[in-house]
Amino acid sequence: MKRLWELMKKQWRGYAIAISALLTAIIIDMYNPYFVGQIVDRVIMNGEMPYLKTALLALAAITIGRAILGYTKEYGFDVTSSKVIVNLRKKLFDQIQKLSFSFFDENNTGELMSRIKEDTENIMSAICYGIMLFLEQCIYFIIATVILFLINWKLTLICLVTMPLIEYVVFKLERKIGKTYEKISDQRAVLNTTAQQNIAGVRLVKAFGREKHEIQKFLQQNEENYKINYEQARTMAKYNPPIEFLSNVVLVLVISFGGYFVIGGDMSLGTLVAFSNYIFMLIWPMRMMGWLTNVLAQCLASIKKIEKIFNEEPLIKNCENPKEPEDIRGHVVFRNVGFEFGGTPVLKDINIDAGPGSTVAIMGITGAGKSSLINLIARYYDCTAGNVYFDGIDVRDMELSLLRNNVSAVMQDTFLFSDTIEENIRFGVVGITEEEFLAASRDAQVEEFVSQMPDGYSTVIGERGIGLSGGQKQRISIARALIRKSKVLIMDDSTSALDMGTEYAIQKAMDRRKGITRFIIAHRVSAVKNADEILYFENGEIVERGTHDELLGIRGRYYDTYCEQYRDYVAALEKEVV
Ligand code: DUT
Ligand code: MG
Repeated sequence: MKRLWELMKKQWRGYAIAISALLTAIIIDMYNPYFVGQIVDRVIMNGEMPYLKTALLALAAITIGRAILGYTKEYGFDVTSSKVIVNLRKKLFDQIQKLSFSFFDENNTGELMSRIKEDTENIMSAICYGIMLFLEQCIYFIIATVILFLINWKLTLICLVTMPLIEYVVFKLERKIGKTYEKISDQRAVLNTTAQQNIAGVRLVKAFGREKHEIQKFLQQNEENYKINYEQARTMAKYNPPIEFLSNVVLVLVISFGGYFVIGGDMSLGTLVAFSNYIFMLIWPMRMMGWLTNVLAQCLASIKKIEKIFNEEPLIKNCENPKEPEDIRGHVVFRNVGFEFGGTPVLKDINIDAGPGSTVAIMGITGAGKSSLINLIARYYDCTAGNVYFDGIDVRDMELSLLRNNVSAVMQDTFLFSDTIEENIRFGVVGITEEEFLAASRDAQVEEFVSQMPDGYSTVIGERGIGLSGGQKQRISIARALIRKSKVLIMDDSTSALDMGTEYAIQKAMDRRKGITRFIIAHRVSAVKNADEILYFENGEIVERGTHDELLGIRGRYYDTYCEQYRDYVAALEKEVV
């Protein structure tokens, strides 16, 4: 709330202009019934024809003035509030970017999207139309009441009696509508998620022949949506007639009692006409209040949801006095490292010493904790026991951006943006020369397939562009990591979709890049056998470690994996020995 207020205060000039226009428009508007009343009294009743011209000119001036001021008011509120919302959205987005990996484990994409989109839109309606109409209707109400009392306090009191009744029905209606509105909003979110997931997973749906099932699911939710909308329409239909009726009762009261006063000579006919006009300035605010409270309630609910994100502290951030190593060499050490995921131990007592320029390979069955291990190096997560050191400094004491800039990771799930291949590889890194870019692309074997595309590196990929094979995507992510020239390179199962030849070519290219400490997670012996140390993981523990030859020598799990992958070759060898 305070945050929103600060943002609104920054735009005070815009709001000042809009509110001045609003006030002036109301003041001018108040003269409208006055001139209508004068026309009735002086022109129609008294036959003062010359006055007609003056009155009509005045009415025309009021109309034009109102149109211009109305435009200024709407435009002012709209533009100013849009600026506030743009800034709010920017802050929200910045905050979301700051949050740690673990936050995204707990919050799903759909929800975060609706925070950024729907909730900010709700706040927009409140600070734009909400404030504008609220101010306008309050001022109309106050001024009109004063004028009405001045004209004829008895008639005003008679009319005011009906107001609480109108207000009662209006609030009852809005409470019902508010509830159905919430249901509609929730239902819309469900419908959107279903449609979005179905479209995102359309290939899977088709491959499994589940179209009918998906259509059925969607139809069911669509039907729900229809029912709630129908419910809302019914509520409206039920409550609107009584509101209309009560509004008309006021008019009947004005005409009958007012007529009585006019006949008795206590009031002129023109004044009665003006009176009935002012009365409408009173009824409208009453009818609007219900809607306005709903807009306000929705806005408050949205602010609460957004506040929750703002109050979220990034779990991983710089310590008080972050350190920077004098010379970055890429020496990574794990000392008695343990890691838990939501209370479940994932890694236990891990000790690794990866010297600058060395290669550590990690193997093990799925779920053994391989990705969890490499997540600790650049603090995607913090370890829960022991220490991870980067060039002798505990990673938790090191300047975070420096640490992350010096660790490049090719993640297990490749993610490419809907952009050109070049942008996907450069990924906003500045100061990269064309040669360096081409070298990274060549080393990652990207050049090989890009050179056959008519648009080359400018080819747009992803949703709006062409599709790529799994291996091609992996190669682009490898190039993206290589271009950053970091001292530590992590490759999490990132050559799994490549054929042996391409994998070998990438390995050779990597070997030529000296002085880079490499962590390679792989399932294929071919990808790990040249490493300085191979670690075999099981249940979060290192159960075997050593070079390729050493591990083959102990004939353990690594040996079994090797035999499985090279079954025919081993069999042939054994035959030869016999
Ligand atoms: N885990 C979670 N939440 C996560 C990631 C992992 O609870 O977000 C758990 C699941 C698993 C363990 O941590 O039991 C280790 O997971 P990790 O991803 O480290 O396993 P892996 O060795 O990388 O498996 P894979 O070869 O399938 O990538
Ligand atoms: Mg993994």
